[in-house]
Amino acid sequence: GTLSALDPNTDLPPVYAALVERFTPSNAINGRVSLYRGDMTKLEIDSVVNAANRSLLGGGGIDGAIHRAAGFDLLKECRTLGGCATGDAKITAGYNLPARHIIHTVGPVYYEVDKVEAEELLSSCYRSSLRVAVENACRSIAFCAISTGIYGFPSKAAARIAATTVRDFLAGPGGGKIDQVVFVTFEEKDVRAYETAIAVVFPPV
Ligand code: AR6
Repeated sequence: GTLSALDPNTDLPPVYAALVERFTPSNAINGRVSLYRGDMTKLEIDSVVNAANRSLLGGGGIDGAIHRAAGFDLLKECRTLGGCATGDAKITAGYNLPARHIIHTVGPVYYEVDKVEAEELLSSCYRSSLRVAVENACRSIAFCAISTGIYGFPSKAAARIAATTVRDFLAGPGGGKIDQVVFVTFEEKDVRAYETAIAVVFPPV
């Protein structure tokens, strides 16, 4: 059903409540894309995307928050995965998170590669995560702002790449298998970056 048909007064799961609140024609394409500001570890959704490192064995930032909230069994599964290349993505169960799955992707460290390569690797994170979601029958996916924290990718450029890559995936083969993409922002700088990027990449119809 459409989100606008939902009654916001009923007891909705947190993510859908947020979507009802934030959904406007200017930030959605066919109602499938939205912005949510808050803690990604609280979202009830098919999949959340973690900004991990190549070891997949945990770290700081959102990676640390996800491992703390999901519990030790997440680390046990991650140890079986053999790490992950930059730009690629791997999936685990969600354990104690309300999300059913966690998709772990590894963004570029901005100052370790040249700008063009960093942009291509960041775009690859979004494509790989969406591909893994479809392969695992996840119809909804929440992305954090990959690489924009510890890894130093500038927020505005990162938001534009995130929005463009998601738009192209949804319009391409396999895109119909995804019902809902949520961009989760946490810090003020990312909120503004996403509002701008989404207005440009998903213009009002
Ligand atoms: N919910 C949503 N977004 C969050 C949350 C949260 N609970 N916590 C942080 N963010 P970062 P990176 C946002 O630094 O730059 C780790 O050590 C944050 O505001 O977590 O890809 C890994 O192990 C920022 O916008 O990830 C790697 O070594 C975004 O999440 C390295 O950091 C990503 O910031 C990865 O660095």
